[in-house]
Amino acid sequence: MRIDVISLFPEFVAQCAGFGVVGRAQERGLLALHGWNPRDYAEGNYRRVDDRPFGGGPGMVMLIDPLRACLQAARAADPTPAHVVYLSPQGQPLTQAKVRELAGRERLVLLCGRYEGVDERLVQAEVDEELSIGDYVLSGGELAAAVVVDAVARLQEGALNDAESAAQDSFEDGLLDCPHYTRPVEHALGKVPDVLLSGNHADIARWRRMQALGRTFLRRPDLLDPATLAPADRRLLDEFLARQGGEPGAGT
Ligand code: 9WO
Repeated sequence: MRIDVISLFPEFVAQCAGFGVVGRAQERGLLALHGWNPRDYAEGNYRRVDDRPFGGGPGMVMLIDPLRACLQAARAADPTPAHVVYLSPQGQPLTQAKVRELAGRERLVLLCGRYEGVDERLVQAEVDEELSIGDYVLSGGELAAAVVVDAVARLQEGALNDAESAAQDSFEDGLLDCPHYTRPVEHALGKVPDVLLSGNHADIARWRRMQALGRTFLRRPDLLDPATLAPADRRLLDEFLARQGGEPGAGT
């Protein structure tokens, strides 16, 4: 997969993607990351990339032409058609389902704005999809682009080792992860749950499933509708809630 990042600070995104799983994906040739700076496509001695907003108000807006020339150069660097994504708080929310969809594409262009954003005409003419990584404002789209690169890179076939892939599976079912423990068994901060020391793999799997269901229900009720759970999961959730003294889900 090829990802082109268009940004006034393209090295910033490349730095974020240089180590760990994403760095390894690049070393393995699963991901090629290329940075493009609109400043390099700006005209004149000052190489302006922004100007004041029509209608007044604070801040600056990114000019159409440097961005368009930059995007054109990026597109022309490879014959593969690109899916162009603009990262902004006005975008549709990025979800794991969306990440999977993006990861299946051969080529992405990630457009990062700065200042108050880019001229809307550029967005309408060149952008296929506007995405948000959450309801907060950053100083620019670069950190959001780094998030997309990371999430998409780790889904490339061969990017994760076996242990990482197995861990991934447990999150792919739309539930939050269960708690994790390592040595020592006894610590001033508490003891590791007995079931994890039992060696009974069925009991351990059952406990982890129950924890995942319970935590998702308590922390992210928007991710879990108890009414649609399989009967076995429903019993696990009810057991979790009974044990920790909470209310069972509606409909019991
Ligand atoms: C800046 C600003 C200043 C005063 C009043 C309103 C304002 N809105 C913005 C703004 O949204 N700036 C953005 C900065 C323009 C596009 C790039 N920037 C950005 C992207 N900030 N946060 C993101 C982002 C991207 C994806 N997901 C979450 C946040």
